[in-house]
Amino acid sequence: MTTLSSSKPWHRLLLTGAAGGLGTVLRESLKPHCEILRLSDIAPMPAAAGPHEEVWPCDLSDKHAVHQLVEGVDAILHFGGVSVERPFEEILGPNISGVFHIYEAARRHGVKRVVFASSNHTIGFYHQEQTLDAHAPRRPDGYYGLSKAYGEDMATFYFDRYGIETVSLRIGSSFAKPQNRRMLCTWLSFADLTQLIVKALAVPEVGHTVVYGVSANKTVWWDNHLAARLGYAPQDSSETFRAEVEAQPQPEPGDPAMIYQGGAFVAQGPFDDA
Ligand code: NAI
Ligand code: 15L
Repeated sequence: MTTLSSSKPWHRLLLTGAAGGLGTVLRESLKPHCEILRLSDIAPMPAAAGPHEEVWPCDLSDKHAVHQLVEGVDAILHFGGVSVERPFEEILGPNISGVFHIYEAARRHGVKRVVFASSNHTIGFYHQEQTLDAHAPRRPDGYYGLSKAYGEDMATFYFDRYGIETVSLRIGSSFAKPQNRRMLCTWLSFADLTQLIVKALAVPEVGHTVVYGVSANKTVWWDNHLAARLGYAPQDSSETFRAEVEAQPQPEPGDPAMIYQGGAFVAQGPFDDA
């Protein structure tokens, strides 16, 4: 952590995926926490750079470009990449090569802390009746979930070999509000996401810690004691939206969205038979 005369704890943070849904939210909510926010994406930013922002277009699958991107930053919030289930070939460059490029660039530029946007789809094939902590064996529900599992293993390797610390956030469903019944259990509010990131950046000696990114919902499938150890205390709950969500039509019996933790992702593909 860089010590400055300013009250902001970080000098320069890198946010990948900055043009995406969560990136657009974090661009605002992280302002109080750093002097300069470097915003990177392959897509154009929805708004031009403001004061204390640097816009840095970059394709995560381009190793040389990622090495340049990471130079001069104090910590990395790695949110970029394909964020849904897609054919393997579409995930390979952004997510699998991309996470390697991020860690290798961190090693070469001496960056010591990463917050990795992992996903509940690393454990998506567990049934919704099961309660898991972050040590449960992973059960990815597709190529996307596999890419996040690979990212978590990359984080473990770069800590064991090079001492780069990571908090991997297995985010449930982070949207303005829960969109369906499953998300009453998996929802993570934007404010709780921001709190979790700030704690993940600040807490010393995390090694590689995996936590669940979920709000204080009435029903949850995840024992999040490791996140509590980081000081994470979620303030929001999906209960606020329950009536609105339950007014939606009931899912069909056997709908994977009501059986598996990963919901509909478990039934996507195969893509090669199309
Ligand atoms: P998003 O799809 O809106 O944002 C991802 C961003 O990554 C996009 O702006 C996209 O242009 C960028 N990207 C894709 N390929 C790239 C490449 N080759 N090089 C550079 N940038 C590239 O997704 P969202 O919802 O904002 O999620 C952000 C992160 O959080 C993702 O890594 C996602 O997997 C993860 N996550 C999100 C959850 C959610 O509920 N929103 C749940 C679990 C994980
Ligand atoms: C994710 O990993 C996706 O990035 C997001 O778009 C949602 O689908 C979320 O999981 C979810 O499971 O609801």
